[in-house]
Amino acid sequence: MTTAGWTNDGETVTLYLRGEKEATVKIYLFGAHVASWQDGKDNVLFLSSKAKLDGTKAIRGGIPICFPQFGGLGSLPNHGFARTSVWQVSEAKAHSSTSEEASVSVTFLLEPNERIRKIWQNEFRTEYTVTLCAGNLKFDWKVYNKNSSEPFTFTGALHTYFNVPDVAGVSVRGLDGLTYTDKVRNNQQFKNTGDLKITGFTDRVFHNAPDTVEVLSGDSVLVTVKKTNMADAVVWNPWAANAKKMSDFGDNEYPGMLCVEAGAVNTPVTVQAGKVWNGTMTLSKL
Ligand code: TA6
Repeated sequence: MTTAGWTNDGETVTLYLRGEKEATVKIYLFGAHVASWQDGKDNVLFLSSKAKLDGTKAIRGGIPICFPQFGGLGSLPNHGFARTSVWQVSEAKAHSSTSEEASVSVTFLLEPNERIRKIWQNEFRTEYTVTLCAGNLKFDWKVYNKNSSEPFTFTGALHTYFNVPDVAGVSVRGLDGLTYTDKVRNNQQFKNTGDLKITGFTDRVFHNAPDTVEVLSGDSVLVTVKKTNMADAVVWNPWAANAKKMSDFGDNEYPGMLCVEAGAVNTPVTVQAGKVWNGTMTLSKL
């Protein structure tokens, strides 16, 4: 038997499984930001020891929500405003049961506020549901266009930071044969062959990536990333020189992390007025 539950202290929501299966997820209302996922003994997500957790800047690690702009692909702040906005909790439910069935989920909501309206003049509502079950963390993300008639287009990603034993021994499987934009080489495009190995500063947007990619350490799969309705995958490690330039990232933390991100980056999303876009991501440790 596994007991599922949640708590909300007004700043963070904690989802938990207790009993035969043990798991905990900590989510800040600031950014609806999943900051940690402990699955049994595995601490799956990287969170910098220098991350700012006081709402003064995006949290360095976990899963920042990049919306409605990925990176510098527009005039908004880098990665948009969603990750630096306070979201509301709109729903939470827990289902205690046998270990395989037990689950707990919380839905976060963001709508325009005064700050957002100053920089992005679309009417929207975005809902982000995080569901914890044994060995899996699932994300269901909806973006509603509430404009009376105007469509809007966005880029975005679930910018997931994974803990890895040593990035030099890590590879990403599932990107074979893909074209990618290499932000390290002036956004030139190249073709990837085989598993992607991380041997230095890496910042690549893989176009039309398969919906399943695996992160391996040596021959063992650390985590599987499954996505729907987000065309692209981003892989990032800042490596040594860039690590030193980030005040919220330890100089020696880069060997222990890798970002593998499900996103709509090279392929933006257009939502017609009155319609909704729905993307999902599932992280699996099984
Ligand atoms: O996803 C990779 C990336 O776009 C990199 O170019 C780097 O900027 C990273 O995101 C982190 O961005 P941040 O604004 O969180 O420092």
